Order: sequence, then C-alpha cells, then structure tokens
Amino acid sequence: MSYTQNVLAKTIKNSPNEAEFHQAMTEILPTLQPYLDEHPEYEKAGILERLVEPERQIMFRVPWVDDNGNVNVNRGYRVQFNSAIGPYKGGLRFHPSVSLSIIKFLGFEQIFKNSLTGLPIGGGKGGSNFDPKGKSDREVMAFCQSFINEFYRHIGADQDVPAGDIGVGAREIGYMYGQYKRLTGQYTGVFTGKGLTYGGSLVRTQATGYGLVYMMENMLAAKGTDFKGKKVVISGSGNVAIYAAEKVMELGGKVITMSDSNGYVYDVEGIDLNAVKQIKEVKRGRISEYTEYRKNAEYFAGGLVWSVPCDVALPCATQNELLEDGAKHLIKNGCIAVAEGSNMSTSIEATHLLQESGVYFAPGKAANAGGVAISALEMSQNSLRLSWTFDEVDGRLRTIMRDIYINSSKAAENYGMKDNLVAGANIAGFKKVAEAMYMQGSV
Ligand code: NDP
Ligand code: 2IT
Repeated sequence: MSYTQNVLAKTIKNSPNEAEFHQAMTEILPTLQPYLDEHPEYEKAGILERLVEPERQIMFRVPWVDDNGNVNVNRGYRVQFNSAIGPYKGGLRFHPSVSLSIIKFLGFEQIFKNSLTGLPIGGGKGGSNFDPKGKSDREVMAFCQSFINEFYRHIGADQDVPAGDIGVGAREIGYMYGQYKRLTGQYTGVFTGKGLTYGGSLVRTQATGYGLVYMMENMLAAKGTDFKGKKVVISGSGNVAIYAAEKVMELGGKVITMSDSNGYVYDVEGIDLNAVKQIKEVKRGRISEYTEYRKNAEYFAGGLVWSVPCDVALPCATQNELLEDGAKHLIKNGCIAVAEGSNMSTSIEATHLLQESGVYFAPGKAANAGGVAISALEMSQNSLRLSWTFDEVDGRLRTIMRDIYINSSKAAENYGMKDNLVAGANIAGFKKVAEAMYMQGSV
C-alpha cells in the first residue's frame, strides 16, 4: 500500500463517524503521492501522520439566555489544525449542522488553502451548532458573548485569528470582538472581517466572491474565452454568492439563479442584485421573496439549481451541494467550467464526472481562497496600524488569485495531470507546509 493510502486508511479507522473529514482526506491525500515519491524524507519524518492529526481540538459549552428567559446550551468548537507556516487562521461557522467532523474537514482544507495564498497563515476552523436564523439581535449578541467568555483564552493576534463563515458575518464578528476586548483589554487584530470603523479591511466583505470570479476569469482565459455573455448559475445567496454575482455582472456575465436551503430563483433577464441584497443583507429574509421584486422570475421550492442550463456554475452555499445528478445536468447542458465558492461543494464522484467530461473544475481551496487572503491582509494592516485603499487591496486580491491559478495549474502539469486543478492545488498547497513542518523538527 502506498504511504498516502496507508495514512488515509489508518486515519479513517481512528476517526469513526467523521464522514466529511474522511471525504476531505480521501480527496486530498492520494493526489500528494507523486510529490511524496520525490521526497522520501517526508515519509520518514511522519509528515502525513502529523498533518492529519489536529495540533489541538477545543470543545466547550456555550450557555445563553433567549428572549423568553429560557436557558439554551450549544456546543462550541475550535480545531487548531496546523501552525507550521503561521498562526491558526480560519472562520467560525454557526449552523445547526455543525459537528466535529465538519469543523475538522474545514480545518484540514484550510491548511492547504492558506498555504496557497502565499501568506503566513496556518490552518484552523471553529463554530457552533447555534442557529442564528430567526434569533433577535439581542439573542445573537448573548450567544456571541458567551461563546467568547470561554473561547477568548485560546485566541490572539499571533496565536489564532478567527473570522466569518456560514452564519457568521459582520454582526457576529462585532459582538465577539467587543467581548474579547472587554475581557482582555486588548485592541489587537484578533479577528478578521471586522467593521471598517474598528480595524476591518476594505474589500474583505467582497473578497471571497470577487476572488472566486477572478479565479474563473483566469480559467476562462486559459481556454481562450471570458465572462462576456456567459450564463452563470450561482447557488446560495449569502456573502460569497452575492459578491460573486456582483463581479460576474461587472465582467459582462449574466447571473440567472440564486438559492438558499429552501429553493432557488431563476431570472431569465439576469438577477437583480439590489433585490437580493435587500432580502438577504437587510431583511435577513428568504430567497423566495425575490419574486415580489421581479414579477417574471420563477421560484422553485426544493428544486435542483444545477438543472438550469448555463455556461459557468459557481456553487456558493455549502458542502456536498453538487452531487452526481447535478454534475450530469451541467455536462448535458454544455457547462464549460465550475469553480467552488463553498468548501467541498462537490462530491468526489461528481468532481470526477465533471473532470472526465472536460468541464474545467477548480476546488474551493484554490477558488475561494480570496476571503482568507484578504483576512491575512487585514492582519497586516492591523499590525501596521494603517489601512489600504479599496483599489490597493482589490489589486492584491487579483494578483493573489492569479498566482494561485498559475501555481495550481503548473503543479498539475509538472506531475502529468494537466488541467487537474484539484491535484495541482493540493500539491502546491502541501509543498510549503510539508517543508516548514520538516524543518521545524518532529516533536
Ligand atoms: P452565508 O451564511 O452568508 O450564506 C450561506 C448560504 O448558503 C445561504 O444562502 C444559505 O441558505 C446557504 N446554505 C447554508 N447551508 C446550507 C445547507 N445545508 N443547504 C443548502 N443551503 C445552505 O455564508 P457564506 O456565504 O459566508 O459561505 C458560503 C460558503 O462559502 C460556505 O461553504 C463557506 O465555508 C464558504 N466560504 C466562505 C468564505 C467567507 O469569507 N465567508 C470564505 C471561503 C469559503 P440558508 O439561508 O437557507 O441557510
Ligand atoms: O473558508 C474560509 O476560508 C473562510 N471562511 C474565511 C476564513 C478567514 O479567516 O477569513
């Protein structure tokens, strides 16, 4: 058995009931074998065995009182996965589905993603099974403050720097930062995604969505085309989906769908993004309300957004949202490229189907790295006690996404897997982390 297969089998056995973590490892580890064949010293030093075991996992009780005076208890998580190349960095997810398996898969992906950005950030992820949906601002604040009452001792600007993810945006980061400051008396860059009046960076709100579209721009250019006139299907209607849609439109593409966990809207004339922002960012409503703004749009409750014919697809909701049936629709309808805005949007089987059919495919760890990259630039600005202009940060984002594309596609080509950006991104991300771990010794 090869080194990667051996570590994969052992780790799956040692971590039962962690399906999402198994999936992430199964997607990543085998693609590293050609690189590890060239570096037998890494097997000897147990690099993979160490890489798949988080440096630290923290789980804690988060009690809070709701508006009716009832006590509620949620579970908080932080997996500090790997600090070989920098302090732990990664988002917090608040969603009822959150489990240790989900946080471990996200943290594991984050190690490679953060390395790909070229910036000095290690990998971590956290969150809670708390559901912010339908809660009052006061309830969300009570939860965030209680979360930090325990969590503050584990984080720090040079130690672990959390940010947003599903269910965690500017409102939640603000409440958590405020409580951190209250408890520690420290005004440091310990969170990213902060508001602009207290240390946030311009472009962070837009960064994941814009970065995703810059990645796709590079992919389309490599195939001799661009966004002009392309029909684009986007899933989700949160932070990533909204700013991906904004950039697609700016580049001349037409976004025809958006979705949430209840269904999707199809607008043949092109999505009205002001309406979506009003529904989602202001009212915290449902995407079904879109038809109140655009009478010709159609809403499909529970429908499969990938069945809508398109040239380009950008999944921007959650893991395993694009499965084999979705991939088959995309292929049949002539879709030419897919890039993941969400982490692990696509199952392994669906990814293979797309790749085998010649659909150009970029995995999340490369395509959605723009968010964490600008988080790292927010950390730089906080350290400098300066803020850069929108154009300065956006220019850096463009360059970072271009470099990620080039490094991933070159790595794929170097190992005889031209156009396989999954393998290319894994190898390109792994190289730096493996070398840093090796050089820092084994204990
Ligand atoms: P938001 O909370 O802003 O939006 C999430 C969107 O996805 C909503 O439309 C939500 O619908 C939908 N969604 C969430 N869970 C599910 C589910 N189980 N089934 C169907 N739809 C679902 O999150 P973000 O936009 O920040 O995150 C979206 C994805 O992008 C995630 O996978 C995240 O990990 C990834 N990502 C985010 C980054 C960031 O900077 N924010 C950076 C890199 C990746 P509903 O309202 O119905 O729940
Ligand atoms: O998945 C991700 O990269 C994020 N949710 C963003 C993490 C960050 O630290 O900005």
